[in-house]
Amino acid sequence: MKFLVLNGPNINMLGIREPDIYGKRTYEDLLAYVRQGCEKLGAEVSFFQSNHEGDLVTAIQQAYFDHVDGIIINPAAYTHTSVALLDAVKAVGIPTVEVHISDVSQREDFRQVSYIRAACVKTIAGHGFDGYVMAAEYLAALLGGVIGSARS
Ligand code: CA2
Repeated sequence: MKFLVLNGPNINMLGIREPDIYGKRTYEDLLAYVRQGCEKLGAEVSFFQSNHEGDLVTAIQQAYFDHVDGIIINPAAYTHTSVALLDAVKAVGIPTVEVHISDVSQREDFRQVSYIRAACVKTIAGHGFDGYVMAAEYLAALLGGVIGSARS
């Protein structure tokens, strides 16, 4: 199983500001935590973060040519604005889980819209870094791999 974890704008700033919403751990901590979870599932994982919408679209398209089995994406602010990301996920047809660190359902009105959600097999929000590993567990089960908890 090959997973791609995509993160959108400002996720590289984790741990630097707004710890009350996003926690104190850094983007590097996130990568280490998700890498460990994917290892437990026996899945290969790669990561990409960008502050640019088009680069995220390109990464989704590249996942198709790289034979990625599942995508885990936190589109960050592009969740609420991007039809291009929605179309990209539809175009590649790879099972994709939408993840949010915070519980977007309890936040501002403008965060209640998610364009990408319509193309995703699941949305996980409000579980912090665990949400990414929960997404990997979900994809592993969906794809017929290991079923179980890979969180620590
Ligand atoms: O809860 C999430 O994971 C979000 O996708 C995070 C986005 C936000 O626009 C979404 O509505 C929900 C924002 C990521 C910004 O990350 C920061 C990290 C450190 C300091 C400030 C922002």
